Amino acid sequence: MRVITYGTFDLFHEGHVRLLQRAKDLGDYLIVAVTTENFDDARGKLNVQQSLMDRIKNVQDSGLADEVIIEEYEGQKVNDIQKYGVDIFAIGSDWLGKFDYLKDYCEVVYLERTKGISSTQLRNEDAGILRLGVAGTGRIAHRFVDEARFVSGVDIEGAWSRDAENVKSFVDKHELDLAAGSFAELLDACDAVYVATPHRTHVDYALQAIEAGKHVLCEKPMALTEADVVRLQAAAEAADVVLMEAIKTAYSPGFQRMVAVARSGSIGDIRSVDATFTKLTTGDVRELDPSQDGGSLAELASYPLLAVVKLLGEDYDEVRTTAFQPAGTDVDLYARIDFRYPHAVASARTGLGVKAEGDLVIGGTRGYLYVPAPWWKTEYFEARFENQSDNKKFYYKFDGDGLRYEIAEFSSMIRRGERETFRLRLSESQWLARVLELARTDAHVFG
Ligand code: C2G
Repeated sequence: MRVITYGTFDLFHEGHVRLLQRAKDLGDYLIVAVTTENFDDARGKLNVQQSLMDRIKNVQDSGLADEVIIEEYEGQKVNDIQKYGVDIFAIGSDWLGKFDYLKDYCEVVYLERTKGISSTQLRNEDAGILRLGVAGTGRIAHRFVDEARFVSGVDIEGAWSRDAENVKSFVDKHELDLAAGSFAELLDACDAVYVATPHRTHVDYALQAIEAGKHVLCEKPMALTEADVVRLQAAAEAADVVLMEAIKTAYSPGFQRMVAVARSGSIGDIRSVDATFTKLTTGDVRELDPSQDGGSLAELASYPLLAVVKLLGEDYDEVRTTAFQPAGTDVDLYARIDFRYPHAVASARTGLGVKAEGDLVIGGTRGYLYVPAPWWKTEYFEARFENQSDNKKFYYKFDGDGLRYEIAEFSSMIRRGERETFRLRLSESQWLARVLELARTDAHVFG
């Protein structure tokens, strides 16, 4: 029986060894295909640390592979299985169901992935793997774990939330090692933590983690007041850990390039920025619950404000917020934050109860950039001019739902010993909190 398996095999670890052993045990000849840099890039795998040569050597040195080949293009598995006369395709259970299409060609076996690969013991041999804990088990936390699988060198150790049942089902679903009984227990098992709890609890958990010497990736808005952001940043500096705000757009390649194109004079001087993000939301949900800091501003303003600060900077002269808040409620369903800068104007709009076109338009003295919805997952934009033949289209890759970019940046910062990234500066996080706080407390309300 001939068995084949595929992988990146970066920072070769116990999970890889166990996978190869069990794959080999399924037959008597094991072929291992190692992905090329290009293929990993194409399939959206980030932060692969070792070269293809080193990764092939990892596999060869394990002594488990009878033959090593490379995987370099989409669709290759179908060809390989036929070309090498393969009987069994084996892969870890994090891919459960994803390779069922190969059942037309051979048997497909999903082997249980190894939990908690970066145990203390392993870390001594290989300090390359970042042990990450997840606090909060809501929708975003689920997406986070799925996306983290595409970031090499990161292992999600476990999860915690106030509801033990939720923790258990979360941990089971994602095959994690630890269903923590307390936040402190989660911290103990990790090098870093992702805080995805309700908005107003971010500060306490982030602070607790920082004080325990853990790096923190905190969901947006990191805090609802500027003072809290300043406090968290000071604590992170004192503890010498990374504190990063999880606004996925800031770290995505397309958005960064768009900002760079806008700021490099291609459309002349920027005179206006209009950014909108609406998400129609109904029902008895946190987003609409004033006691949980619901409302379109707290929920969504981080994105359009990010565009404003990245394109026009922090030094506005005036800001004024107008919000639609139905009489008798305490929740803004639509809001616009209008800025006057010395040489430009901007408007950041958010809606949970009002729908509008979610685009981003940057007006310049020579032309404008048009970034269609969903601009916050920047994949494509156009530079448009009076003379249409000068128009230019820009395309970028945006893999998955983009959380992998913030995870990759967070992990790289920790590895490189950096405490700030130009993609979202500490002062910009403060600015975001300052404007959000002002907008929420000082809006002109209509209902
Ligand atoms: N694996 C595991 N336990 C872990 C980590 C990884 O069993 N804790 C398994 C994976 O499920 C996979 C193999 O080890 O079967 C290689 O993992 P990676 O190097 O992360 O490669 P991957 O991204 O899973 O590539 O075409 C490539 C394949 O789709 C899989």
